[in-house]
Amino acid sequence: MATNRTFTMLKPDAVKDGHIGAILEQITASGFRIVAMKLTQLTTADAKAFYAVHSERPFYGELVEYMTSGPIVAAILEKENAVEDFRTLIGATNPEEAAEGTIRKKYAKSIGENAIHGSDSDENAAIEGAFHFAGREQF
Ligand code: IDP
Ligand code: MG
Repeated sequence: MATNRTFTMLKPDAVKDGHIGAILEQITASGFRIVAMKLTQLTTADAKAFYAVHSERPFYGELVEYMTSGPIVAAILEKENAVEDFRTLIGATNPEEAAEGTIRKKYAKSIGENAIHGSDSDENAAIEGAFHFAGREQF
């Protein structure tokens, strides 16, 4: 099922460094509408569940620790071709490989502390959005 929504998190490093406003400005200026949004903090159980697909990877423990280290901004975004266009906007996982002008190129510190999450498929966008937001919190 193709949808026009994606899910994002501004990760703990981006929030701690004061980049919420600048990143949200770039997202909305790129044509995404905010459907749902909140400042929240993941518990260890939340982060483990959210990133369960990576549980066998060597960086899983580090990822869970990092993602629970401080508040994040979680949001659902809407735009035509949302998932693919948002992945283009945020850039490659490793900021050293991210294109000029992308959010990760501008704000990520490393492949681990990389400022922002973007869903990788319509299916995961729906799962991840529902993980954070009830239907009545989506506009
Ligand atoms: P993505 O966020 O670009 O989709 P994934 O491969 O799904 O990248 O990895 C999820 C998250 O795990 C990354 O955004 C990053 O925070 C972290 N991560 C990925 N690869 C590494 C690594 O090699 N070392 C440390 N952390 C990593
Ligand atoms: Mg991913």
